[in-house]
Amino acid sequence: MSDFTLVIGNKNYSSWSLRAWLWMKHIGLDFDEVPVALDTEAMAGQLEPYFSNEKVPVLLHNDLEIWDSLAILEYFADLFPEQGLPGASGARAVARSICTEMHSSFVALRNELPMNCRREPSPLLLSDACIADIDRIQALWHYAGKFSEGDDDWLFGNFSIVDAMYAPVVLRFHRYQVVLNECAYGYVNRLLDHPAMIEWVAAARAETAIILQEER
Ligand SMILES: N[C@@H](CCC(=O)N[C@@H](CS)C(=O)NCC(=O)O)C(=O)O
Repeated sequence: MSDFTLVIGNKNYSSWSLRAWLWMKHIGLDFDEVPVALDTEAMAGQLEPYFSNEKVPVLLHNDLEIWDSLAILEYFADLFPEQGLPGASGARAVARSICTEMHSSFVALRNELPMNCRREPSPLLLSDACIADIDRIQALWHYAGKFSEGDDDWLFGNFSIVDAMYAPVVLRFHRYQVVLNECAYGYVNRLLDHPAMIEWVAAARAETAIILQEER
């Protein structure tokens, strides 16, 4: 049994769970997973032992419980400071801005294009608000490149918690065939090819539970 346990929702749909899980896989952490069946009668009972107000993900580390995807990612950036956020303080601050904007914004995108790893790729008609979200995300990704450290494959050069925060957006862009600029398109393909993303999507596609309101 590992010191770390991550409580997560259905891999097909749970975008917030993916963020924490992807990062833990990326850093090679050994952890146990506790799956929770979202949108079922069992869910409340499964989440009852935790203080997270019936939400996933939840991280358990020894006696500590940490909930909310961004708090979990920040915890790992504290525990393992050599990875997680860029090294330069300015770049770290901008990385945090881009993470928190993901956490607090893009409501139209999240509502109109729910994460659904099993969805066969095809486009949907998008609202103006959703198109504005997509434009803003591409602008953020471009802006991050100004602070790049290390290799240039990821938003801030080296793979960071910012990439984990945007991983569900990448899946949405792919599954709904969103038209992107060339840089964003390249980034989407690189993140889809990340071994942990491949593992998550394969597990998601093996699930059978369907949450109708997440299907478009
Ligand atoms: N702000 C939270 C959001 C967590 C969240 O809403 N998780 C969804 C699954 S992706 C959930 O637990 N839904 C269950 C519910 O709301 O009943 C985070 O960043 O972790």
